[in-house]
Amino acid sequence: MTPVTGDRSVISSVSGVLLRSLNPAAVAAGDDLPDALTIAGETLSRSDLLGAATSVAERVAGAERVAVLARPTVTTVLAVTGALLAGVSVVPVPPDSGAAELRHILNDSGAQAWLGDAPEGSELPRIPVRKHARSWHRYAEPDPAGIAFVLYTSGTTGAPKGVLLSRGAIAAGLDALAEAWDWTRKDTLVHGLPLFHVHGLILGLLGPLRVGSRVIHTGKPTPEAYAAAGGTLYFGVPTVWSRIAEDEEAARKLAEARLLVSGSAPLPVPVFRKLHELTGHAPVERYGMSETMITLSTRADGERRPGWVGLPVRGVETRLLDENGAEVPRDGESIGSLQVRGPMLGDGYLNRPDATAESWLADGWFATGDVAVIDADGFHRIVGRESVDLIKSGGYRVGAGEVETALLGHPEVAEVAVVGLPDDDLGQRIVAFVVPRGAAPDEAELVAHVATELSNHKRPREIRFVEALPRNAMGKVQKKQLS
Ligand code: MCA
Ligand code: AMP
Repeated sequence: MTPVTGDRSVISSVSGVLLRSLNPAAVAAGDDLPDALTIAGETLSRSDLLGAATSVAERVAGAERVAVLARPTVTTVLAVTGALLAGVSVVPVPPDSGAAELRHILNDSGAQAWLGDAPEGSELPRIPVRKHARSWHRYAEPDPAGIAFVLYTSGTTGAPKGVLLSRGAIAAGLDALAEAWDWTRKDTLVHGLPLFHVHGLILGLLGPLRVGSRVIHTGKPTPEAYAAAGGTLYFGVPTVWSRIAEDEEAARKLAEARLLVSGSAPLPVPVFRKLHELTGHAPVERYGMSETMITLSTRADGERRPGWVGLPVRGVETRLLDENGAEVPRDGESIGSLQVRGPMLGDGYLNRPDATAESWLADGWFATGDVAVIDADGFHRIVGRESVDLIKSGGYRVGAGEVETALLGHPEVAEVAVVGLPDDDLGQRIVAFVVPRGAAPDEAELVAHVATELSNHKRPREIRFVEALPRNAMGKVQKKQLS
C-alpha cells in the first residue's frame, strides 16, 4: 500500500484500515489532522465523527445489509461510516427514487432496515442515527473481502443491477488515486456530487476519510458554491465544469486550487481549454465505472491532454480487443473494446450470475462496454460506448430500457424509444420518441410519470410524438435514425 504522505504519522501506518483517518489511534494522536468534513453547513471534527459514527456502529452491528437514503447530510455520513466501522454493508439509495426503483432496490438487495432517514411510507424498519450520541468502543477492522457497498447502476435494459464493492477494492482504488493526484491530508476536497454513486460517495467521502484530507460538500455543485469554498482539490462531472467555465468570475477563483479533477463522462475539449485559460489549471481527467472504480487517469505531475483520460492507475492493466478478440495496436488510432483488470474491481452483480459472467471475464479481465484507443505512450482516449442504450446525462448513467418501461406503463403510450441526444450542458439529454395511443398526451404529465417510477435524473428532457418508430425488416427499432 502506498503511504499517503511518506511520513511517519499514525494514519500512514494503518493502511489495512479502510477509513484510515478515523482510526482511533490516528484520531487520538492528532496527526495534525484537519476537521473531517463540512456538509449541509455543519462541520464535524474527526473526533466528533468517530464518536458519532461508532455510536451508529453499536446500533447497527450484527446486521448484514442496510439501506441509506443518500441525501447530502450529516445523517448520511454517519450512517455510512457507522455501518462501515461495524462491517455492515450499505445500499445507498437515491433520495428521490420513484416507487418502482425503490421497490426494486429494496427487494433485490435484501436490505434489512433503513439506517438514518427513511422515505415516507416505507415498511422497512428504521434504525435512527443520533447526531449527538457518542461511543468510543473500538471495533476490529472487518475483513477486506467483506462487501462495503451494493451500489445500484443502470444497464441497457431492465432494472438497475447492484454492484458488489469490497472494502479491499475500495482501499486499493483510493490509494491509487491518492498517488496519481498527490492527494494528502493537506488538501481540502470540495464537491457537491450525489452520495449514491462511486464519484461522490466513494471518491468524495471515503477518499478524504482514508487520506485524512478535509472535505467540503457544497450541497449542489454550483459554480458559486465551488468558488466560495476555498479548496485545494475539486471534483466535478463535465456538466459541472462546463457551467463553471461559463461563469468567469467563479472560474477565476479556482486559480488558487491545486488540482481540478473531471470524470464520469467525457470532458469536452473546449471546456478543458476554457477552464485552463480561466483558472490556469489544465484539468485532470479520469475514467471509471461503478463496476470498476477509477482505472485510468492523468497525473498531478504528468501530461494532461485534452480529450484523453491518461494512464492506468497503480495496479491496473488494460487491453483493447477487436471483434474477433484479437488485441488492436496501441497506435493512438486503432479502436477496440476496452477491458481492464486491477485490484479495485467490484466482485460482480448481486443476484445476477449471467450478467456478471458477461462482464467479469476469465483471468480477472472486465469488459467495460466502452470503445477506446491507446497511443504508443500508453495514453487512453475513450471514443464512446458500444451500446446506444446506455445514456450519460449530467454524469448520470441511465438505461434507455428502464425509461422505456416506465413510459410504457402510462396508459396513453403505445410505443416508445428512448435515446441520448448530444447536449452542450449535459453531454447527452434524454429524449423519448413516443407513439401515442390516441391524441398526443400532455408532455409534462409523461415526464412526471417517469419520476413517480424512477429517480428525477431519469426523466426525459424532451418528448417527441411520432406516428411510428423506424424499424428494420426484423421489426427492431433503429435508434440511430432517431435524432
Ligand atoms: C431536470 N429538471 C427537469 C428535468 N430534468 N425538469 C423537467 N423535466 C426534466 N426532464 C429540472 C431539475 O429538477 C432542476 O430543477 C432544473 O431542471 C435544473 O436541472 P439540471 O439541469 O439537471 O441541473 P441540476 O439538477 O443542477 O443537475 C446537474 C448536475 C447533476 C448537478 C450536474 O446532473 C449531477 O449532480 N450529476 C452528477 C452525477 C454523478 O455524480 N454521476 C457519477 C456517476 P430545480 O432547480 O427546481 O431542482 S459515475 C461514477 O460514479 C463513475 C465511477 C465515475 O467515473 O465517476
Ligand atoms: P457509471 O457506472 O455511472 O460510472 O458510468 C460509467 C461510464 O461512464 C463508463 O463506462 C464510461 O462510458 C463513462 N465515463 C466515465 N468517465 C469517463 C470519462 N472520463 N470519459 C468518458 N467516459 C467516461
